[in-house]
Amino acid sequence: MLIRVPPPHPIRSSQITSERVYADRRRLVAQLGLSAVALLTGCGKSEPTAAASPAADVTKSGQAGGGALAELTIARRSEQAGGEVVTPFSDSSTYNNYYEFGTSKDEPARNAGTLRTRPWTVAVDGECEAPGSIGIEDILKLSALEERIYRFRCVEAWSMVVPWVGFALGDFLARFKPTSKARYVAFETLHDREQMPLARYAGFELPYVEGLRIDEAMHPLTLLSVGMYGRALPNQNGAPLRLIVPWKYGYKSIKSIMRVRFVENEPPTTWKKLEAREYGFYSNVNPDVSHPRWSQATERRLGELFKHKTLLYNGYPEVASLYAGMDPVKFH
Ligand SMILES: Nc1nc2c(c(=O)[nH]1)N[C@H]1C(S)=C(S)[C@@H](COP(=O)(O)O)O[C@H]1N2
Ligand SMILES: [Mo]
Repeated sequence: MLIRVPPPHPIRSSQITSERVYADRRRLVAQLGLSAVALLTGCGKSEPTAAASPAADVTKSGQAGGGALAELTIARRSEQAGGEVVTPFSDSSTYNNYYEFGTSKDEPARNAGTLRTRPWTVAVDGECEAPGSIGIEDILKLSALEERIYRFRCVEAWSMVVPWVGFALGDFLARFKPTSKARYVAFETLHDREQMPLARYAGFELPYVEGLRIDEAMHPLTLLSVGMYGRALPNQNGAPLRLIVPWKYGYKSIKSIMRVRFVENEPPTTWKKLEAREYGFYSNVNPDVSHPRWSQATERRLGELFKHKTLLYNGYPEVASLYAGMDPVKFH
């Protein structure tokens, strides 16, 4: 017999689903509004330029709160999305999941202006020989910045193609000299009630926590991202630094990281704690392993009308060897 223990948080997953349906409807309305503007101006192109406009106009400044986004110096560029069309910045910066700033898709872009990204320090500890803290300005100097165009796929079956800016997470982690006991890495998002007044409605325990097996963390595709579209990350996309793990569903790509820990055992992670059956630790994109409530076979690309077929490992088959011999259903 299966005994179901109610989750410790007040929001049931059924309510989260309806929240999402509601958010999608709002998204549709927003899309209709946006395309009307695009028709009037005859220009569908949008760039994350730092407009001098004092208004908190996200689509003009690219930033929640209307601030300017610093331009980044990029040493190398690589196209790793099979030549697929890059999603307009106006979509990827206004349709977000960042529950600390609201649970519907349009809220983070409106609310994340209260996040203070400077000064910003990341604490690194646990199973490593050289634990310590490092400021964001020093992180930006650790390694030459690369632009990598990746597919990004959310478990809710929407996706995008984004030119992220950053460097291999492994280059960051190696500095702290993980020991042989470091089998996993755990990450934590800032949790500050004052900067995140809506966080108590997130529906899960905070801070947001995520984790990777050490070999996943050291894989060259795993990116520590500080920017997108050539500029610093907008707050709503996880400023000042976040993970991008392109072969996994989006919830693994934790935002606004301020703590990293090397650990021996699989760390508890936010969505798995909420509903382990639905959101596994591995979370590898797989069109043949359905989520209990919806198929993962196809995806809707932000800004496009037609669906795309979802690809195994989101189109990054080079990671397959990490999971040799592991049942993708059991280790979902
Ligand atoms: N701290 C934090 N990180 C987070 C989330 C969140 O709610 N809080 N949402 C995750 C989910 S479900 C997705 S799909 C991606 C969305 O990233 P984007 O808004 O840049 O598209 O961020 C992930 N990282
Ligand atoms: Mo997601």
